[in-house]
Amino acid sequence: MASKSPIRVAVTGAAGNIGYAAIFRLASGAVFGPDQPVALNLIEVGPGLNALAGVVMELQDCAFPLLTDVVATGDLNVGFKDADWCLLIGAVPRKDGMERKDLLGINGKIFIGQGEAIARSAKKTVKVLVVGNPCNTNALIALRSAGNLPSENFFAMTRLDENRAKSQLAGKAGAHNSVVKNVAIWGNHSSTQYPDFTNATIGGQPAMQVITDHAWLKETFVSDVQKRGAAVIKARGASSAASAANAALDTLRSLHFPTPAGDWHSVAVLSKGDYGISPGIMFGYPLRTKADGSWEIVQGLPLDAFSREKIAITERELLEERATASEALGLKL
Ligand code: NAX
Repeated sequence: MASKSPIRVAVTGAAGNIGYAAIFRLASGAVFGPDQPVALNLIEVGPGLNALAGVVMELQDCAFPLLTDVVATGDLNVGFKDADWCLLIGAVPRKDGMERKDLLGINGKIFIGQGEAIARSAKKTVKVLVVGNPCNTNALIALRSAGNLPSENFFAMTRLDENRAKSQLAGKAGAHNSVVKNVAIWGNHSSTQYPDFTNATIGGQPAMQVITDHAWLKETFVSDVQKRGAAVIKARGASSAASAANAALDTLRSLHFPTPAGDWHSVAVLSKGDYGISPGIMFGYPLRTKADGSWEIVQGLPLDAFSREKIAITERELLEERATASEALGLKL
């Protein structure tokens, strides 16, 4: 057993599709490294609790050398106790006939309770990544419910969109996705997100020089990335799970370790007005993680008229979501 003290990760929706695809990799050391012990607090509700008992048995059956402790619970105070990281995956999916406002109201209540419980039970330095949709606004609700916990420790996931965008650019350029860098996802994790090809690079060259079909970039690429989740559902009959889990783990890793020189990673954080975005919404930005574990938004990226127009659309949607959630919950978010 390694000598470092364990990183305790609380995961909601742990027996769901994304949770199941995430926790074994967390326990294996794939996120925090081969010398970093991990403890897992697995949180479920209702029938998910029965399934969770089986998931715990499977974790035992892996005999992971780095896994020091597993807590399985339906009690948020127990589940978030002493957490260093909270991965909030569990949420109620939108069903047929459900209005967006209903969904924001139902999930909003969940994220109020979770934000409050995190403030009560987790470490004061806890970091929170929201995956459950609508993840940007759910993260805002959790943050607003979490008392004095620092707002810079709350995040919503846009990394799946970044990974999808990289893969699409690589495919078009005939390059490997490992050489596609500097892909920013601006705004909401929704079909209004803006996957920014104008600042992206492929093999160190501007993507717009490598891919000369600019009509493809502006129309097909942007739209395909925005609608990729729906395309996966259509093909698989279920929403993205393994790729979503992978992106959640990529996000944790990118926020834990310093970002390599010259690159960045995409995640939504509380806007304080950078790039002229309205303050007080969880907005997807390109970030760099510093050596001390803090982060900064990458500054000074040029945004042309096309990019600004797209960013304004996704900003507008997030402002509307915030207003709708505030109304549904009777809160001023
Ligand atoms: P599943 O329905 O497979 O699993 C969700 C699990 O959460 C269930 O086991 C359920 O019992 C549990 N749960 C529900 N409410 C809970 C609560 N209050 N506390 C603890 N557990 C709770 O869904 P899955 O495919 O895992 O997706 C989970 C969420 O991720 C959904 O909201 C989905 O929309 C969202 N996604 C977000 C993505 C992103 O990029 N941000 C991409 C993938 C995914 O669509």
